[in-house]
Amino acid sequence: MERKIDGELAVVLSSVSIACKRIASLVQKAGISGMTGAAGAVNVQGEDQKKLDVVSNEIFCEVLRTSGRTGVIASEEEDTPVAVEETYNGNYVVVFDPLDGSSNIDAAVSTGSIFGVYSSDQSCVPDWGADDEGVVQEKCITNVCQPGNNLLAAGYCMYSSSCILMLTVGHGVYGFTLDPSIGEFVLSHEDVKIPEKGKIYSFNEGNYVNWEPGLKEYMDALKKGGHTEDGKPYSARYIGSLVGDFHRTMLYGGIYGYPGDAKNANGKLRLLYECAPMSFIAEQAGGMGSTGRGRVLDIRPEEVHQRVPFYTGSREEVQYLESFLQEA
Ligand code: P6P
Repeated sequence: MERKIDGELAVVLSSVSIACKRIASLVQKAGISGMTGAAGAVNVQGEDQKKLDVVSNEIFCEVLRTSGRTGVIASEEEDTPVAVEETYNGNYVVVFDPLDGSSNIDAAVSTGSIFGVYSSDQSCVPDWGADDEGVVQEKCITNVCQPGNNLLAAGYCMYSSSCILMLTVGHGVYGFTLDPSIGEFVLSHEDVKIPEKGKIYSFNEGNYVNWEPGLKEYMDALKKGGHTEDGKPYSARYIGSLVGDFHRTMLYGGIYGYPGDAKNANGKLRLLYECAPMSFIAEQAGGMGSTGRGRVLDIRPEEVHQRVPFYTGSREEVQYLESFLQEA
């Protein structure tokens, strides 16, 4: 199998790894460097920004800008996509959530960065000198809002008991663990495959009352042991940090879900820079990324911060869940 990647893409990925190292260092010492707590601002999602949300976003933007290969960036922490100034403008669109799960920072619970890389439609170079220089013109939004099927690369970096960068460029999923003694990511997970089945489910059951009937039936079936040969119920594991819950699912199998519900029909997670990159990774590891009624990677975002219901993990587990929703 061809295992080469474009040198230019490698520069972007190297820049992302530098951002992850810098964020890992800040997260590790957040409690003693005054970097816990709120930043005093609210992001476009209406969420209180943590100090590390803001700093992590600045780090990603800086390394991507100075990589000289990035044309446009879209971040959970930016209201609109931002065009890298002409001097440094490059060929890639990079989407990211710089610090997912940051509400866990003050409790030193796992957090992570999530990213995806698309090629750029060169016909869509931002109009320089426009009123808001660097803000991607409306006509360029389509350059950012691409379906996950177009992803060239995707990955996440988990900041936990280990700092692990997981990456796919379309030829399987490889994991690299940060060795603090040398400050380098070292190959630690080769060609990761999600177990076909698993006995762990990862949902915020506090939202159960607002779930659609089919989803309630699904959850009740898991709890009654309705989906195991030995009739034993599944185990529940929920960190409240997508990267932590997803990484455990990648290695142990099972299913993670953030459903839509009566309060939020499309759930909470964002398609462009959370669900699509994670779905690309899951599929490259033999698993699935689903909205419960369709494949995440097939969806073209209509706007940058669009949300979708999200289920991912072991192929057999996601298909079992879909069978309860597609009947509905
Ligand atoms: P809830 C963190 O805010 C996040 O975006 C994901 O990392 C996580 O899986 C989810 O939200 C947790 O949301 O509503 O269960 O607290």
